[in-house]
Amino acid sequence: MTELDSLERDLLDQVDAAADEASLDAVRVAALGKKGSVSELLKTLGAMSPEERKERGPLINGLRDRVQNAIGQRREAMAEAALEARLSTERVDVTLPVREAPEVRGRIHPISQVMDEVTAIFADMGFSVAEGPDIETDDYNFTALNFPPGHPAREMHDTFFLAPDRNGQRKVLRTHTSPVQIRTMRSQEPPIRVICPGRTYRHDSDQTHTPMFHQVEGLVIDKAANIANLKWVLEEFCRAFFEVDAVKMRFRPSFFPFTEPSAEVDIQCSRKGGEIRFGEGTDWLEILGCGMVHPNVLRNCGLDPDAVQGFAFGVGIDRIAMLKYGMPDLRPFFEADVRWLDHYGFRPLDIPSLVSGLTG
Ligand code: 2NL
Repeated sequence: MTELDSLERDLLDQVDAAADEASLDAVRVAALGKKGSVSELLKTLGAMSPEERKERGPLINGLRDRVQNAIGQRREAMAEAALEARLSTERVDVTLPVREAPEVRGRIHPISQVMDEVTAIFADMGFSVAEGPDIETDDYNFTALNFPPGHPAREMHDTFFLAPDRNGQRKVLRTHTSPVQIRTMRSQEPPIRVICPGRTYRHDSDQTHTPMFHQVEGLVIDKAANIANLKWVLEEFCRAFFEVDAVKMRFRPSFFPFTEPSAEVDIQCSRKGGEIRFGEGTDWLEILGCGMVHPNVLRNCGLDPDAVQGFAFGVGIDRIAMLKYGMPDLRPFFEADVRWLDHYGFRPLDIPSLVSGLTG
């Protein structure tokens, strides 16, 4: 066997043995690259006599062609095998049902939906939205709101207290969103028109109460904001929210430390066969509390009760969500059961607006 024959056998064996593209390419470079074994042989042709070149030329060129071909074939075989492997593992079952996109499959929680509805209604009446922290000082949650120190009204709210800090100050989980309105009055000049939606906390847990619940409060401060304005705002809100042409409302005298006078508001409804309808019937349903802002609260916020006055109201979001959408039990609101959310949740692109209708 000549030297060329043994080189060819050796190279073809290496081509056969190459397990992947990288090692095949290494064989190619070692044989046909600039300094490869076959390339070096080709270079020797130049220095040969014409007779010798005539004999050796076809032998060396033939060797190069065969090695080149073998590499090409091996590369093709590898690509084919790789494609085969992909085809056999990446099967697509075209009979499977189409999977919905996240923005179609997802659901908006009824509480989020109702918050957006309420915000859309008040925004249309010129209110802006304010937010604040869930953890508040005693001052913002109680004192500024005219709760006397040590007064039972503080216990009435079943407050969650945090451990005292370094200065002995006991912060609280806000029992209402009123502290946000205190912050607003202390930082903005009247006229003020804000709503404050958010989470609130009270130590209370049964069929109709959860320790965390949601509220939206509203506040208007101006030179002459009065009870007639308050009644109009609340009537407009109820008409828009319950989507009826007219609602009858009943203002019952009540007490809150932060308003004087204070009232609780019922709306007329009919209850037949477990279904509630608004704007008709002879039953009454309590839905919110309201009143004229107490002069002490105005003073606590640096406002002069002889120069400005205002009204405020508070609505329980969870409760009005249950009423509007016929959800009989409060507890599933917080259980994150995807089956409940599928049934009672809202489609993400049904964004409430007064133009398109609240629920899209
Ligand atoms: C209720 C009662 C109410 C307010 C909240 C308020 C806030 C400030 C000043 C005066 Cl800063 N008032 N908020 C007023 C009356 C009632 O909520 O039963 N909510 C569910």
